[in-house]
Amino acid sequence: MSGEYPGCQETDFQGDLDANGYATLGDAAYVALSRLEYGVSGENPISCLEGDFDSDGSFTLNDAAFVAEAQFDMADFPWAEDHGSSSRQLGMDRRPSTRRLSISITKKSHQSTAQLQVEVQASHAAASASAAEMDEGRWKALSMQFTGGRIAAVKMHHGSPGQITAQHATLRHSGSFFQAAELGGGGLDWPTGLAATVTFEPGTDMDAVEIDHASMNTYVVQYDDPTCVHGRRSQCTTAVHYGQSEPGHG
Ligand SMILES: [Ca+2]
Ligand SMILES: [Ca+2]
Repeated sequence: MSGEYPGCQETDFQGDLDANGYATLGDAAYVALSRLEYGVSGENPISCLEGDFDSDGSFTLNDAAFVAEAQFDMADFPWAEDHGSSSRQLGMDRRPSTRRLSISITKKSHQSTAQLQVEVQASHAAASASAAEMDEGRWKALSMQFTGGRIAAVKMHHGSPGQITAQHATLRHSGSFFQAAELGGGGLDWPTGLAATVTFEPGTDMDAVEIDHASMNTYVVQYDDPTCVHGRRSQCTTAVHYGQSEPGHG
């Protein structure tokens, strides 16, 4: 089977991605930290499918969330179909979303505050979108790289405390990024609006801190179909949008 799934070992097929002998939520944490490391070094530490377990075409933090969901039969690894156990949604009744999510930042006006707020907005491809449709956008994983500064702390504004895992790292030359998603296996997603408050180290020149839109660490992951209800019998596919931003914000 490993020929069909490049880079994967027998332990990977058991869901034991860190090869410690057990498939647990620790494997999702391993994938999340691997994505953080990848974002810093540009070198992908995961060989199995290059970390793209949710099959959306790239390695994001949602792949860690997906690995957690697989622990609770809320997601199936790509190879699960080989065992005839897949209940993955076939997509025949899928209603593709016409709205995309974008992210923007707002800096606190007071200059001594090295803080900014991260907001997620829904933008609609169809001009006829109603306000209700604009509001229905929800995000599942979020990552943002900044052009400068060192992140000191990230506070998430959804879920109970700690329910969303937020991790941050500083790049070797300049800039830093954070990534956030629910990694407990619930497959949860979150509404648009204020998502996070990011605090930078004291003395940071906030004028030099902007979103790095071109970075591999700037993206939003959402469920493809806003009407899909994620569960054991109906596993909703996700899509990743890179470098999304609203012109004129920030
Ligand atoms: Ca393991
Ligand atoms: Ca992926």
